[in-house]
Formats: sequence, C-alpha cells, structure tokens
Amino acid sequence: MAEGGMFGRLKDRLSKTRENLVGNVKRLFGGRLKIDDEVFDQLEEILIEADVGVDTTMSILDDMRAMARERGFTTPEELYEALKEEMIRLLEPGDHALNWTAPEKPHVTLITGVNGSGKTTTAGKLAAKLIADGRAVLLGAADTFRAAAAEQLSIWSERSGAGIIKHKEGSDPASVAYDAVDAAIARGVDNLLIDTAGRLHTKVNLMEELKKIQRVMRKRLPEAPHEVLLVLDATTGQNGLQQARVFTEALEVTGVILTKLDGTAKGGMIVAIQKELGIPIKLIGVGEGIDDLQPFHAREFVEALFG
Ligand SMILES: Nc1nc2c(ncn2[C@@H]2O[C@H](COP(=O)(O)OP(=O)(O)OP(=O)(O)O)[C@@H](O)[C@H]2O)c(=O)[nH]1
Ligand SMILES: [Mg+2]
Repeated sequence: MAEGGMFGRLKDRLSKTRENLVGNVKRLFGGRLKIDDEVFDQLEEILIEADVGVDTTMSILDDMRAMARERGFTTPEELYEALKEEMIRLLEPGDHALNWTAPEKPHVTLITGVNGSGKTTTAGKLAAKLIADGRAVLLGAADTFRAAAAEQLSIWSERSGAGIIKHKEGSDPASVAYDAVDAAIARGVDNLLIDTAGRLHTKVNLMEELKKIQRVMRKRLPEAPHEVLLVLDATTGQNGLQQARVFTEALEVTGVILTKLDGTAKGGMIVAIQKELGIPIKLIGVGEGIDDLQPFHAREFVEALFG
C-alpha cells in the first residue's frame, strides 16, 4: 500500500475493479487517435462486463455520445475524463453526510439483507466506528434463526466495546428488538444497531418478519427505526440487484451498504445500484477487518477507482 489513510486503503482495496474496468478502458483508449463507433461499442462491452448493468450502461453511453458531440471531443483522453465525470454524476445522488443522531436518543438502525451479505460484520464495524466517534452503542441480536448468529455478534460486541441484547436461539426476533430498544432507552445509549436474519423459510416470511420487528419496536419508540439499511454483497452482481428489489418493495429502505468491494472485479455494480434503485449508498465495505467500513463519497470513490 503506497498511500496511507482511508483513501489509500480504498484505492488499494478497489484494485480488482480498477484492473478490470479501468484497465480495460485504458487499453481500449490507449492505442487510438480518434473516437469512432467502435470505441463506444467496446466501452459498452466493458461496462456491462463490470456489472454496471445493461440499462445503466446504455444511459451512460447515450450521455457520453451527447457530450462528445456537444463539446466536440476529438481524442479518447477527453472521453476518458468524460467517463469519470459521468460516473461521479451518477453516483452523487447517494452522496450526503451521514447522520447517526436522532432528536431524542437512541438513534435506531435496522440492518437487513440476504444471508451472507455481511450484515453482522457490518453491524460490528459500524459499532466500532460510532464508538470511535465517542458515541455509546448497543447491538441487538435479532437474528435468532441461525445457530451461532448471536454468538458472532457477541464477538463483535467485545471487539468494538458495544453492549449487546440477545435472547435464546429460536426466540421471537421482534421481542429481541423490543427489548433492545427498551434497554437502549434505559441505558441512554446514542445508537442502537439491530442485526437481523438473512434467511427464513421463504422470502415472504423474511419480509413479514422484518415488518413485524419494525411494528413491535415502534410500540416502545414510535420513531424507530430511524434508518433501515440494506446490506448488499458487491460480488453478487446483477443478482444482488434483483434481491435488493425484494427488500425495497417491502420496506422503506433508507440506505444501502455495499460490502465486499475488495473481493470483486465487478464493482461497477455500485453505479447500477445508485441509478436503478435510487437509494443512497451510505457506506461501503472494503475488507473483513474492523476498520474496513468507509463512508461513501462519489468523487472520492471514482478518483480511487480510476487511480
Ligand atoms: N472481503 C470482505 N468480506 C466481507 C466484507 N463484509 C463482510 N465480509 C465477510 O462476509 C462473510 C459473511 O458476513 P456476515 O456478516 O456473517 O454476513 P451476514 O449477512 O450476517 O450473514 P447471515 O447472518 O448468514 O445472514 C464473513 O466471512 C465476513 O467476514 C467486506 O467488505 N469484504
Ligand atoms: Mg449475520
């Protein structure tokens, strides 16, 4: 890692996508002197291959063709800069300062997503981040479905220094959530993070359970949850986008956390998520460690990606 700090780490962890997406674009533009139809056709292939998604790719190409025409681009370098600009423009609607503060304590975050997407890990990393900012954090182990789920969250509780509320395996997740809200109020903590199950017998069951968790915790705190975050695994590509729609149709998802960007060459999915779901990407996961959760900023992300 040549560069230090968060930006250096981000750059380092995006290397697979950089080599694929940006590397291919550079190779495409490298040997050319002028912009012709073939450039656009090959760019289309590269973007689709990097999981930017067909619809999003088409719209990027339309915009770039228009830009090339209006601004009279003659060289591929101009097109390269335009691609960066276009990606920033598409990702920027997700850009905003994170706010983990509620008018009255606690601020409650419900963490959702399919199994294996990184919910529990993200809850732990987020707890550590908030604690580092001087906040008091409580974790709620509302994944009572999977054996060892609460155990996994307990490890993160120890690592981060956050408290934890858990019940026996197989108990009602909504009652864990209620107790967690109750305890968060009683202890005066700033943030409550509720981890949930990623798999039940069916998708419908899962959505009904998440809705019930919300209903039940509102009996104790009507404003809760202040955030409903959807954790998506960047390595699942367009399939992950389909899964996301099940959640956004059932719940009022307020933000996306895209995990495992370090593990994929197809990080272009981030653009498809922003454009097609229209839900802000609030955080990104770039590794398994406690410090590997970063706030998302469009320009910084694109600069790190293009290197
Ligand atoms: N490389 C990498 N691995 C990650 C990241 N986030 C999570 N993981 C790993 O992904 C795996 C699954 O993470 P969990 O946090 O258990 O996922 P989950 O959504 O809670 O899974 P279920 O509880 O089974 O629904 C673990 O091995 C994590 O270490 C990330 O940003 N990068
Ligand atoms: Mg889990």
